[in-house]
Amino acid sequence: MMGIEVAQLEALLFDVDGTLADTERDGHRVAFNRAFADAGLDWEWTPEIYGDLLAVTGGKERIRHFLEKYQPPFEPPADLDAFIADLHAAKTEHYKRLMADPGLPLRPGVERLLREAREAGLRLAIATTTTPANVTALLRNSLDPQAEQWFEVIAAGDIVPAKKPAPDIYQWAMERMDISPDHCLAFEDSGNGVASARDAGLKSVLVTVNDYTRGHDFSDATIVLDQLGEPGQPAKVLAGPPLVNGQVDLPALRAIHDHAWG
Ligand code: XBP
Ligand code: MG
Repeated sequence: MMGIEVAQLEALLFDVDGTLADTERDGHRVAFNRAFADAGLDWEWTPEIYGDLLAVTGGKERIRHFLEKYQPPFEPPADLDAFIADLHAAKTEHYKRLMADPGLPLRPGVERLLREAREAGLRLAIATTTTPANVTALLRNSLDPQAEQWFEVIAAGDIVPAKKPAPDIYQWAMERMDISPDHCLAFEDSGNGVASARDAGLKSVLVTVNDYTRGHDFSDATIVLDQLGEPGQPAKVLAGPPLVNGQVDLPALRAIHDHAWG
């Protein structure tokens, strides 16, 4: 029987929160709490409550979910959508300030791999649920002042009608790149993210877990790691093919992509 022709790996599509950096507990969660305090709301999203709320992607959607699930004593205003939108805009301003001061480091191996991939001519894109301004703030402060230019497409937030786990954001990014999912590999950290990439047709999905997502279902991922690895700080493979030299570099990515087709 003819073997399946393995499609050439041409593009890397990156999730942001939890993947490029551990932004949720000390970034987004803190920004939400500061916006709530500014608005005179005594809502406190502890790390535990926030971990539960992360099941819902999108900050505005998450606030609405919090009201429905936790039902804090709160008299909803006539225009709840506008109230949530204003609260979320305030949160985004807090998040941008946090990305500048004290800032958040990229996860191990992220900058190394991005630089390697750029030098090798791989196409780079972002596919995230977060607000575009948050992506800009993280890239400029934690990677390079010009880092937005590294990415051919930055697909983020409300640009699509349905957020992860819906496939929309990955589909939107690949349409603009005019590229087939067969030539792409996605980097994710969560079950919602893997479902989104999978349903957008990507066969190659690499997961780096974090404290919030370690227990998620990653059965549709090609490989699950604790991190991308740095020299002297090898990555641990939690599921999937072995890493030859302990870190995700370009040869490893090509092997992972081929493995997804195996
Ligand atoms: C993570 C999300 C976002 C962030 C908060 O996105 O679901 O909602 O938690 O950012 P991803 P916003 O993992 O896809 O990067 O408040 O701007 O939504
Ligand atoms: Mg994520």
